[in-house]
Amino acid sequence: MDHKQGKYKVRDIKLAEDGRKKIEWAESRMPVMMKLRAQYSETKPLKGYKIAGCLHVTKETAVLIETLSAAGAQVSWSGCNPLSTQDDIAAALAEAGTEIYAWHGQSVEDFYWSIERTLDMKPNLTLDDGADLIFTIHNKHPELAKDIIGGTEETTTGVHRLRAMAADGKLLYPVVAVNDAETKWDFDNVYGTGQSSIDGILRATSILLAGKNFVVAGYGHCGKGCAMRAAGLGANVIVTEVKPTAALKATLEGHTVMTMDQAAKVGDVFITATGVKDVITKKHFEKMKDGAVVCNTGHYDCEINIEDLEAVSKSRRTVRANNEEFVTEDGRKIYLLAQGRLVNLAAAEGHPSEVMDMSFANQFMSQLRLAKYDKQGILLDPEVIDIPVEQDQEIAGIKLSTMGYKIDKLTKEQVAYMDDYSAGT
Ligand code: 3DD
Repeated sequence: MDHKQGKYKVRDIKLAEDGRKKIEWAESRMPVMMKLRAQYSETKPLKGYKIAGCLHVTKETAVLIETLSAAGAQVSWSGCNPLSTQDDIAAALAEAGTEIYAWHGQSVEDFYWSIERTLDMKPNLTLDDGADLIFTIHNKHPELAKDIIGGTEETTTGVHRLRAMAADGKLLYPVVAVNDAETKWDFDNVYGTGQSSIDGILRATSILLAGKNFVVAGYGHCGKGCAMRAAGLGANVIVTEVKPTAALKATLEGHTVMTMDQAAKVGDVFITATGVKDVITKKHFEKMKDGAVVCNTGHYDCEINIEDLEAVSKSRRTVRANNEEFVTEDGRKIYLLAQGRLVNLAAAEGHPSEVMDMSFANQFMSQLRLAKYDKQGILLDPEVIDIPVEQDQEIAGIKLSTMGYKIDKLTKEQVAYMDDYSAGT
């Protein structure tokens, strides 16, 4: 471990060169972020602001971090999952001067130690994915909140919890729900999760998906993406749900719908994407076929009950990277990927740069907006704030133009017609 007190703690600073090449790869596929970096690296609107970040350390996050720094911010960073940090990326960031505390395979103690280090600089902005940083401030350092202008939250589960906190009047500062931006939720969660989860499963198993019974628990944006991409590879997709409308959508997409009790008997691959705990438990493991593969793509590792899997097993061993074989008492082999943590980031590299480009443009523009309000002396209530709809269209418009697409524009007459309630058929 390479540790420079007050500057960084990463696994191996010598990995920096490899990491830098990957960051350059991401930069070439994140045109919206690079346009924003060029736009703000002169004026430096974030000068004087200190951002504590807690988000998966990937090549795409490195582009976000270095764009925030280019815009003038002082940044201190930790990963938001003990298994998702890419060590070469962390090394490249550290070598280039980013204050970062992150390495792959952290213990839970290391994980929270790293978050604590990012608070040493007493941030006035926070940037989260899963709200662990915000919760640490609220639960252990509430005195810091008075100097925090606001924060941003990247993921569905995090936003859900922060909305619950705000409803209870417990939120100490305003937080922007980046996840709920259309240019994040409808792209990152669907197309990003869909591709990167399959990527993680294939890197950890190299199994053929065609013809396999691929069980997706949860048909929200993430589950929909996983189902779509598994079907694209020829799998027979089975969806389990608790929400009738979501289950209905799955059937109309051509997927089979059943309960997890039924799916446990026939599934070859299981992926959870619900945001809820105990989706796959003992009674399901007891029914599973020999050779079943089980993984999760939700933010937290609570969806697969691993204690239950251990309880029905007589042995547990790692058979390949991110792939553990559990042999049950009656001799069946069940394979757990990435210790039940998010398989797309723990066993692969997370979503492709092209979709993270828009998610992180929302992060960057939301941080800018919070700093702008601060400069204008606008005090925001401690609530969860939605992204302005214009921001979505602006980001999508930039993305389209970087892809070489042009679209039509409504004429004045068409706009007038749409509002004209006297116009009949
Ligand atoms: N997430 C997925 N891929 C990622 C990547 N390449 N870099 C950073 C974070 C990444 C997590 C996001 O999907 C986040 O939006 C979430 O957790 O919802």
